[in-house]
Amino acid sequence: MLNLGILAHVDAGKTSLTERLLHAAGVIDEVGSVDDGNTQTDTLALERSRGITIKSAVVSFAVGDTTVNLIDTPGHPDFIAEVERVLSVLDGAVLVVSAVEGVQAQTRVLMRTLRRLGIPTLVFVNKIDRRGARYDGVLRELAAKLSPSVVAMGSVSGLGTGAAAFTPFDGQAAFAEDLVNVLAAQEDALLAAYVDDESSISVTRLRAELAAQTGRTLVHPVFFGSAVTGAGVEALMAGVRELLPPAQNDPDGPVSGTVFKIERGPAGEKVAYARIFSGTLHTRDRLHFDDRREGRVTAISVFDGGTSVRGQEVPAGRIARLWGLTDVRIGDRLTRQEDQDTADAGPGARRASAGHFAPPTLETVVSPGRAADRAALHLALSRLAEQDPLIGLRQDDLRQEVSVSLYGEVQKEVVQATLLDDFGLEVTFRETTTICVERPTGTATALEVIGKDPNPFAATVGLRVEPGGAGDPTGGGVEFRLEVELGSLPYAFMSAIEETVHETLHQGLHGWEVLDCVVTLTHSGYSPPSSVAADFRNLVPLVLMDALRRAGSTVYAPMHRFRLELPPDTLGPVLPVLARLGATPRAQRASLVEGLIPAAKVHELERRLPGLTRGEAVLESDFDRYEPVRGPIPRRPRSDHNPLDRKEYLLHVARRV
Ligand SMILES: Nc1nc2c(ncn2[C@@H]2O[C@H](COP(=O)(O)OP(=O)(O)OP(=O)(O)O)[C@@H](O)[C@H]2O)c(=O)[nH]1
Ligand SMILES: [Mg+2]
Repeated sequence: MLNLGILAHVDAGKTSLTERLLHAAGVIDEVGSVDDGNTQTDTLALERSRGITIKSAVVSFAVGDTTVNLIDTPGHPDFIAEVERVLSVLDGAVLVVSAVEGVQAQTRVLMRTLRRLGIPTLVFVNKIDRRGARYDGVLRELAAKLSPSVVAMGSVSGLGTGAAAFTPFDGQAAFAEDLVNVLAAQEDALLAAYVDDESSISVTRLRAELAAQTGRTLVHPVFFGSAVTGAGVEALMAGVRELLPPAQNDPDGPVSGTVFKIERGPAGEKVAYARIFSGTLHTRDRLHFDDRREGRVTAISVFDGGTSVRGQEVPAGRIARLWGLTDVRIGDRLTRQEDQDTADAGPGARRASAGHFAPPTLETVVSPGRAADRAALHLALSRLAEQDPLIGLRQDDLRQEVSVSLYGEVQKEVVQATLLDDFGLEVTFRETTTICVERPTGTATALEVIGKDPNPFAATVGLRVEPGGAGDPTGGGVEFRLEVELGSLPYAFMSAIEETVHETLHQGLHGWEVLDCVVTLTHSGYSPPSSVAADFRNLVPLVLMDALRRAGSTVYAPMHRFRLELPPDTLGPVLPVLARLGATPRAQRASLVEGLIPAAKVHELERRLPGLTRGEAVLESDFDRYEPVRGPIPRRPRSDHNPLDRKEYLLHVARRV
């Protein structure tokens, strides 16, 4: 069993390659095409009409006695969240690069993440049939930009023509020497033996060592080919079988799995895609999810040769579709009641825990075309958020508006089209704005004592707010600490305080989420029997915002790193535009500008470049970091009734009492 992801930048040919692999494995008789909209994995109407992948999709085939679950992922950076969720369930990956376009910004982001997570990865250089396809140049780029430990697995003839072919190296002396050079960098014994006597190292030994080092992500074998003509696809298949380590999961252990995708069936029923890491899951099993939610599995299906097959059980190592888990969410870990204490976290659980890519940095207000559709819109967006939690619905009760977070304009168009096609809702978007974050500027405290005017609640709360140690808002969340004794408050009050601290900091002084922040409970008190948890829930926001106001809050805006290639004679007109958009070029040659640009301005730069450069500019950009905002502070309107102004709030409370 091998769960294999296909990853790449947009249009590299992932879906076409998936189709080819299915064909080579005998699962399909005819190779579908993205351009004709009839592939196995681009099944959504929107994917077929646009010719891009939006959702990840699973198909299955066999090579030798290994069953491979292949997960085709979207390459457009707007859909990076789909890739994110898939990473937690992979045993290996094929990273596709185009032989013409070479290594892109997105390719680098993906490889960095695959290596960090220790996911064994083969590289497939696709499109060798296209005019402008390169071999040596791409290999050099791979070594320079992705990883120095790449090793070509064969040679190419007829490059750039429909007859382009890939011939695997077999036992050739030059290949053996290349292999030794790459492999010996990690394994001294190998080099010593080789220096001793070249002929003492058999090709078999080298290939075994190559598989071992690939499995430990020390080395990345590189194949070349074409998903359109099928060149190199057999060799890639052989490489997958020989070089990627299959799942090592124990079907007799305690049940543990991770949910990475959710969709709705034809009757609106929820279907969860889960990778099982340990144990064997059966229908009618009662499962626990995170946050004490639970549910019972009513039906199971697994992927098998192009279709999915109903069954009564699914063993460790496989991916299954599960019915009946109404409350399950993406990212949940599944365990069985009886296994609760013994189920180990497993690799999936570890990988699933944190975000590997940058969070969405844009948001927009969505409004229904007709006022009467407001409730229907909210329901539809909740459905979309269930499949894509990073959409991050934000309901603004005061203004009766709902906003979603986004990665970019393409995702926005897809949300709009999905609302129309699947839910019959016509919507408009307000202008896209960037999502900023806040971080305390200094340290300050605030205190409200029970029975002391103007505190109307039966609770004492003192809090200190200070910046976290990460020094930058991406580095840390909100940490809650105690300076009072743990036993000094009933547990329910203590947890009410902690929960409310986290809730309150979703919106800081300027309305943005507060990150990299430490909140310490310095005072606490209650008066039995009149104090209830609600007293603490009401008082904490008041004290916390008071402390935050005294500490001050710095607003940070997301910045992209960009790399702009352009004809040298167009640099003159482009530079002032960059300056106007707030970009700060760091490195510059006549035909290359690199630097930072506010995420908010990337779209505008993309729009203006073709006119300024005769359409010859190539812009790469991806999220780099948050930086303190210079100039006017962007505010996000607060979406709740939380007290910002203490006096006004207390008057409000007094009036209510
Ligand atoms: N000439 C040539 N064209 C290819 C090859 N592979 C893919 N294409 C074309 O490239 C375009 C994109 O192919 P896809 O398979 O959709 O690429 P993808 O990586 O799945 O794209 P996204 O999922 O949207 O990121 C299509 O027009 C394909 O026909 C190839 O090997 N040679
Ligand atoms: Mg695709």
